[in-house]
Amino acid sequence: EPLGVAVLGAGRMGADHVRRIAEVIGGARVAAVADVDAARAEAVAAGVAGCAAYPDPVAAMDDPGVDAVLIASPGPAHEAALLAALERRLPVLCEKPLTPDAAAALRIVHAEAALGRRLIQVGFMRRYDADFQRLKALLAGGEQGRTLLLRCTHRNASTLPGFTDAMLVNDSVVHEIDTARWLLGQEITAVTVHRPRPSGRAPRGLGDPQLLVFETDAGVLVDVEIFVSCGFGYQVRCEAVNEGGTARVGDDGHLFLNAAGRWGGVIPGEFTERFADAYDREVRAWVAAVRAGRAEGPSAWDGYAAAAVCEAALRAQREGGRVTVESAGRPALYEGA
Ligand code: ISE
Repeated sequence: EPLGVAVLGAGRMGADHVRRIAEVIGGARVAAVADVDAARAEAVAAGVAGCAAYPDPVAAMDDPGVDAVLIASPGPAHEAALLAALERRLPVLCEKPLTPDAAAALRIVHAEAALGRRLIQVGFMRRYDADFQRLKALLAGGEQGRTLLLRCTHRNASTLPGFTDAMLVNDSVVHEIDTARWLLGQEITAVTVHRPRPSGRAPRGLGDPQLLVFETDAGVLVDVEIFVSCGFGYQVRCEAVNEGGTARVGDDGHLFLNAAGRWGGVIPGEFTERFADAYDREVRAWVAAVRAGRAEGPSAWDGYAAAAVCEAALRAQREGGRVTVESAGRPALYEGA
């Protein structure tokens, strides 16, 4: 029996995951799709045999064909959906951010810890990207000695209207926060945010680009250029500067061209394209783990830890200066994870 998945949110990411489950990966089927925009839910469900459409996420979870939930609605809708899924003991793959604020993320952690078993995986898909996995293996192998700096670039061609300074952190830089914690195996303890003059292409009210500097508990510095209206494509780079060398991912386009007196590569337009393989691997691994009754991948604790760093970054954006990260204690359920 394939795993029956309810996909909550039929926007860009939700629709992409529906296509992925229906057409790319095996072992699962989309049993239900929910979106507050009922017409959008119906349009997406119409493309999938046997898939029901709901305007209400909880009704979708209660569809009799549903065994697990994939949350791809906007961040502010995550907490209610996660709590409803936990109440029903349904395994969840929740797109990042777990929740946009640390207090809500901690409520989720405590609700899951009270059940005594992990049901939630957070959609930090970079952990499933082949190049990032190679970088992680290299750093773990230690052949270049200790890491001193992590230099990150995160650029989007453009962003949805209404994108705010807070979303810049919660929705975009949250990836680097998780990437740094995962690659280094360290916690981020402080944040400083620097703002150059904003680009004329930045949406009104958004300070874009920004440069964030994170400090870790082992004394590594992580700098992140976030630029969500760069205009030319989607670029994610990460360079580890180590004692015995450097290692970088995200530079090489997949296609190298010589044409019209120039040489160069191709820059993907969107994250759905750049990380298509990572998303495929992530969802495939989630389905396999759920079917085997296992929990793996980034946990609700990782979602909370990232949210706590985001909260400090938002304060640094507002108030300036260096802000230390405040973190709650890690419940036993997540020890060693
Ligand atoms: C979006 O939500 C993502 O997760 C993308 O990976 C990121 O590049 C983008 O800035 C976010 O808005």
